[in-house]
Amino acid sequence: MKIKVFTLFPEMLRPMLSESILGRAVSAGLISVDLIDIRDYTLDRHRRTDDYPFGGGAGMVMSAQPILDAFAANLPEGFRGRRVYLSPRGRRLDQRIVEELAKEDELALLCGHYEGVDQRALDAVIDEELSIGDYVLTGGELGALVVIDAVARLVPGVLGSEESPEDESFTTGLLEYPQYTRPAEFRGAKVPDVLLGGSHADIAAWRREQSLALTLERRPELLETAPLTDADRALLARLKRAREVEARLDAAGAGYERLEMRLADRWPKEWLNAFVPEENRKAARKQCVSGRRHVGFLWQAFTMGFIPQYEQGDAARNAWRESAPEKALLYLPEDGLLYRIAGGTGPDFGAFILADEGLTRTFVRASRPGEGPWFAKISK
Ligand code: 4G1
Repeated sequence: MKIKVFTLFPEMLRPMLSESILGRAVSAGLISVDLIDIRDYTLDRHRRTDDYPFGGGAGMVMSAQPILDAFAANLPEGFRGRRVYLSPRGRRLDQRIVEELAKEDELALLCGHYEGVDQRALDAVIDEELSIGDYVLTGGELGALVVIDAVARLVPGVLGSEESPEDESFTTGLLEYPQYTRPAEFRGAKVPDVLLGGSHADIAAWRREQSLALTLERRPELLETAPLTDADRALLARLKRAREVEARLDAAGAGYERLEMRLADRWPKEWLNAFVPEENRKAARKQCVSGRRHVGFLWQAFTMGFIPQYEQGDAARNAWRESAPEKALLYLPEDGLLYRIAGGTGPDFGAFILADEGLTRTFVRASRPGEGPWFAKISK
């Protein structure tokens, strides 16, 4: 990839091009960046490159002559690459555009200064204007550096095999999961357990979940175009449900804490013993607990009739309210969500099972309001 930058301030770019990954790419000849000083081409006897704007107004405008002569002297007749003016009027740069640019063999980048460039120069030599964002800059040099950096890392060989550009934020279409490095505990802050001891599959699943959750939170519009699997969609549905549930808990003034699904995965054995009568346990385990995935166990066990003897309807609701355990678990098996709720009396949810942490006091299943009965088992 050959890049030519036309600028009044070539020294602004040089340090960036001699350090780190860009520096290595340039030294290795994977990319070449020519910095062309527009001032070298001025025909003005005071070496001026700008002048007052016709029609008046503040500031100066870069003259056409030095720019056009600089392009003529440095771009061969048959130049086939893209000629870009960095400008706040341009298309906003994104990874899709970067990928497009990376396919070119050559790029010419023009940096403006002051109030910009005489339109006739742009009309004569520029294929496209690109902007790096909506803010005011003193010049286009940072824009050119952004383009060079983003394009260079897509040039084969620029990133080591360690850091392939493949599985990153904008390629997955999602925001990146959190990263950690040693030590495992730093000033009391711990690295998530799964990264220390988890299997490769568990770690990949955790990272995917983190990416999806973060994207839903901060850049939900990215989810419309990101390639998603069915499992991703299921997880997102769960996270959206979590937000609904949490909004209702907030509205009810209930204190709560969302618990790791890993915890939910661990409960079934205990719940099995707590709720399923001895004679049903074997069958319930067989039919409701598959592998290490137990989410939904209680709900399944309940609907399949392994957990008999419930009080129903208002009686159950009242029994639960009266028993109001100090700390309750709110378990939404169909959504794979588990909360610890302080105070015990939550608002009405969709289907849920509630148990206190001792697992023996309360077991409530509520339907969506108006959709069937409540069930509860109160054993003190
Ligand atoms: C009007 C921003 C002017 C700026 C409105 C992003 C900004 C080059 C970029 C400006 C520049 C807004 C960019 C402004 C840029 C010529 C010299 C234009 C500097 C110049 C929002 C000054 N991406 N800005 N004008 O910044 O070059 O690439």
